Amino acid sequence: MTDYTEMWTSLGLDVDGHNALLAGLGKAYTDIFLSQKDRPEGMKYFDFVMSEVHGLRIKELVDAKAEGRKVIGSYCVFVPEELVLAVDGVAVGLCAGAELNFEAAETLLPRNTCSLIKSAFGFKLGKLCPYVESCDVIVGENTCDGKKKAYEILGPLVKDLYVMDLPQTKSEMGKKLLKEEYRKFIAKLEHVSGKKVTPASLKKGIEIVNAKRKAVIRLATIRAADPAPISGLDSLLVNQVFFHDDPVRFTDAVNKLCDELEERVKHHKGVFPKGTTRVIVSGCPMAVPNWKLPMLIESGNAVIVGEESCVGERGTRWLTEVKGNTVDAILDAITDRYFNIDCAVFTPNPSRVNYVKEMTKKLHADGVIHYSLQFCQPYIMESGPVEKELEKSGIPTLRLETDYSLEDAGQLKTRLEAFNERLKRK
Ligand code: BJ8
Repeated sequence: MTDYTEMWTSLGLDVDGHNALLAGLGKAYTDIFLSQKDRPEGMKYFDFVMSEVHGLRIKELVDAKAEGRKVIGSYCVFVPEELVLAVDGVAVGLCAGAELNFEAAETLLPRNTCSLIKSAFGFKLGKLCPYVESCDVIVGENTCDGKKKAYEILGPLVKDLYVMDLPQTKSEMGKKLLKEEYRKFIAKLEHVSGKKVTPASLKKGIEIVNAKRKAVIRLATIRAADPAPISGLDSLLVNQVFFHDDPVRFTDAVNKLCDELEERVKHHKGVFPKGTTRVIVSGCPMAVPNWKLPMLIESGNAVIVGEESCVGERGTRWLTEVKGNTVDAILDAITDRYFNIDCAVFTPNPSRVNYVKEMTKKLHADGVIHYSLQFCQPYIMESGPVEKELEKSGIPTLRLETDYSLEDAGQLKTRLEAFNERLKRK
């Protein structure tokens, strides 16, 4: 194994704390992922990526920076990767999926802040995320109130925090605001990179990101088969790696995995027996290494066949359609694409529940598990009406609220078992 201590030290990480984090992560990964039966061969690539997620991938970022490329980090799928690629930058998702250093985070944030935000602070304050430390710019976004206010506190702690405003309604004014914000973001990217965004560079960025999206959409479609050719845990992992890996290499690996899964489907080969209870998980995003709920669901004789989440279909299901040959026209197409995202920060937000219904049908799911992080107002508030609408349509729904700790694992398990029984009786 390569020793990256020098690189981590030069990035300013707390090397001892970081080693402890990697040891914990390695153990969790072995227990949760490597213990699964009949995993597709193609998952070996993702096992490798995960084993090097703070090693080789960070070295690639450091090398990219040495070549003059800029690393742009973000916490939200509203930050267009196409624009970062158009200035030859590298886009990375930032660590926010582990219960780490929350005591330090709670010295700056109220206790009743969601785990995702606390985690981002825990990583930063503990100097434990090499992605954050590699970033030339971190992009924040005015989505939920928690993030909006947290960025005010994060700003002085990082090198360059750039906050993008976002609309809260799907109106014409909202779309105009989004386009204007993307225009300002282009100016920021041009300023930090010293490179000009052109129609050609934008088209190239769109092509790369669309190919990546098409690959994960292909994966999502294959999961309609019964028996399920891949576990929900492994599919989630692919969607998590989406935010960290080199986009072209990632696309290739997902397509190879899909080739293998299509063969499995042809031969009726699955990771769970045919007829296993099938569920969709809908709600808050699950950032690496937030694997708690999928692990509990799949260890309880149910298989997850889709994620209605920003780390899942909400983040990837729309492509950017290139129309026009000017930066302004292409920016319209990019805005159109991102304006579809039905995050719960929008009011009203009917397309989200409609899509959950559509997913349930096309993936032949028996029920939906609505997942909210504790203290996440947008998703918790939306979960009631979503449950009501789904149940009205004959889709059994279980609403769960949890955090990153394992303290409630027993309680969750009991509720999942009861839900599974209900689905079996359906
Ligand atoms: S587009 S879902 S990635 S904002 S869990 S921090 S909402 S209190 S993550 Fe999100 Fe963009 Fe929306 Fe998607 Fe706030 Fe809730 Fe915490 Fe959340």
